[in-house]
Amino acid sequence: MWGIIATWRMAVEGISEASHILQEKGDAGDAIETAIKAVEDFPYYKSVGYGGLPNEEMEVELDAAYMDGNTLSIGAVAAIKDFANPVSIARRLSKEKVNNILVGEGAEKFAHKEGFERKNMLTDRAKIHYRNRVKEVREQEIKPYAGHDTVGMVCLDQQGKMTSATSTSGLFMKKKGRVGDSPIAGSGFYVDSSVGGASATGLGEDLMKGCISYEIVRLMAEGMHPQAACEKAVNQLDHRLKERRGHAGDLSLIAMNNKGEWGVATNIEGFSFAVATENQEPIVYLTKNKD
Ligand code: SD4
Repeated sequence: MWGIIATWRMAVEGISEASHILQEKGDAGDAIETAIKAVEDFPYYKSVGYGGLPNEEMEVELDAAYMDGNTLSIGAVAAIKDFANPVSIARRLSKEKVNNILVGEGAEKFAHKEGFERKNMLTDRAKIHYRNRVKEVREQEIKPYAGHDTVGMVCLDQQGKMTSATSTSGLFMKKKGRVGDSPIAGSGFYVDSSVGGASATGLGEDLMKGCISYEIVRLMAEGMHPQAACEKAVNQLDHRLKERRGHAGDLSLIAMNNKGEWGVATNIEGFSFAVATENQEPIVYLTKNKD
């Protein structure tokens, strides 16, 4: 069995590329990196990689992570600027014994030394979005952070290896140096090949409060189907946050277990996600509401 699941419609071309690798008995690490890179490289996906949404200071600072579910190795970069494929740098870092998570200048220095491709990630289109948002924030007093999507994936190969990875420009107009959930293990992603994996998109500050990707993997380890595990974890965190603070941010999760069964849950309307498995051509689904 093989399979791959990803947050948002934008991932479907990437998972389609990955599915060819998986069909040919390729490695879950190569497949997921290929899929995430496809999203990072496409200029019109406005919150991942090239063309990503700028921070408050009109800079594109990116977060990304990679996890190997066999060895439980993790690599991540946060607030990195001017490199084309943060997910590949994260994967490279996962091979180190220590120094697995690097931020800002330290991450850029490492990437440069390792020969990763440099690229100015701020596009003219992103500058226009930024200027429009500054105007809206000033004139309509709207929140600056709306409109952002992270790509997060879980992948299973025919050898039974599972991986998870994320990539994002994080919240639009975030503060310089802000780190979201996407490079944080257990929150933005988690995978264990003996169980399954999960990945998140939404408001990082709230997703982290439930270590929600780990929670889903933990529930699957207790025998829950990925769908039941996602629903339970999302509903519980949504409920807990509303009870304690009166509100909960967007929480959307995808998961797959080591049999290729998958699940999704969200507390927003219209969350899209993409799936491909041995029995399923790449397809995009759209949730109607949180149920
Ligand atoms: C973050 N979770 O940086 C990311 C943003 C995101 O849909 O997923 N938006 O908080």
